[in-house]
Amino acid sequence: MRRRYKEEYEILIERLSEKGLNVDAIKARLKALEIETPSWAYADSGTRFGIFYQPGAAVTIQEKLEDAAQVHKFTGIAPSVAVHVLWDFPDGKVDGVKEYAEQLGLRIGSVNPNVFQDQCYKYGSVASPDPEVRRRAVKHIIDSIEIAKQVGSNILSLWFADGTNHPGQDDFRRRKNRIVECLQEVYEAMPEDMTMLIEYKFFEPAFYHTDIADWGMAYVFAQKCGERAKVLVDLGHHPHGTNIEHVVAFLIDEGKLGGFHFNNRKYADDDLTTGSINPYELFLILKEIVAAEEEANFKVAFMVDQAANIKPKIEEMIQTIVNIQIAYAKALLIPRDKLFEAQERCDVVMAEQILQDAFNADVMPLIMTVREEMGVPLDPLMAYRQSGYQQRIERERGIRKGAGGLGA
Ligand code: PSV
Ligand code: MN
Repeated sequence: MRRRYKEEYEILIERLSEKGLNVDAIKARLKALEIETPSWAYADSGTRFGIFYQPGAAVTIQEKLEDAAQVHKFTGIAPSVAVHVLWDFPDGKVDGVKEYAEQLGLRIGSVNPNVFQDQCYKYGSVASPDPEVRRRAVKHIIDSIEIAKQVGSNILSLWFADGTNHPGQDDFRRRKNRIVECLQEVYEAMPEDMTMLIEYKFFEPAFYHTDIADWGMAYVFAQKCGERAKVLVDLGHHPHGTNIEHVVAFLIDEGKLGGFHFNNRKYADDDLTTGSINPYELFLILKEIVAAEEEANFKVAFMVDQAANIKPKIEEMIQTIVNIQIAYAKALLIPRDKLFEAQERCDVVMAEQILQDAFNADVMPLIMTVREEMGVPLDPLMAYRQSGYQQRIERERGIRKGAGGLGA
């Protein structure tokens, strides 16, 4: 395999040079790619119908970090871990977490407060009609800012389950204004180097309306807070047919795209493996990001938000990271000057063909070369399988109910 991919890599270099692409620059960007994995992906999860417990699933934040470290070890591009405050620090203690992550070669990434699980949030958190509930939600988020400081993170990632289930249940505009007030208070409490990410979702768990239903609403809330408040796009949070790459481009151009939650969906917010259902969409989204990275020195937080209920969790996360890496590599192969020329000429066929050529290119020789230079296995999934880690955690940890966040 080694010899063959090297030969194929030489051929690819030639082809890319013909298109005016700089292979060294592409390789450097592949090496600089960083994707954050979520702590909750390593714990048991399920649906509202039930949870299937997996042997070896992580329970504590330490175990989740150990599992995340495996994903990083075998891929080389997953150095940070998102934490969910109540799931990872149930007693509020974060002592030693930052240091343990560092010991494992990781760092803590975004900090996600949780204002959706407690009974008091039945009618909402920051949009609740009850001022006492809103106060409690704001306090939890401000406490999470302190946690973020302690674990060395500067990203506060907010998602609200707020919404209503029945027409007339509450007043849309009053709810909106309550949210503005709460978010502004939180924003003021953030240190100067912290970014607030505001995530939207058009349904679930509320089924009549969601208070931050789409990117436009998230944008307005971010705008009302300040420059360091930005929008987070979760790929599972749009109605079918939404042109997500257009949303992404629009937000980038406004300087308001702050982060991504990668996953894939077939029907709703399915949390399927990124790139497993619609890889072309993933490629088109990454095309917008790659272009902005080049043109505007733009940086967005790449995060995964998935939960594998059936597949072994670490293997599925490795698949996810690899799928994003592949789509990103393909996006890097777009000769953008040629694309612009075709667009200016209104040569629609050639413009689309340029994208399809990049999407159809075999980028594995390029990725394998990068992996070899980074000192990670050529085939991360198989290397992980052969490492014996999975067998060890299955044996040592066994099946433990309560291993996790959602529904556990
Ligand atoms: C909500 O569906 C969401 O996408 C938010 O990001 C939460 O933090 C996460 O899922 C929980 O799994
Ligand atoms: Mn999400």
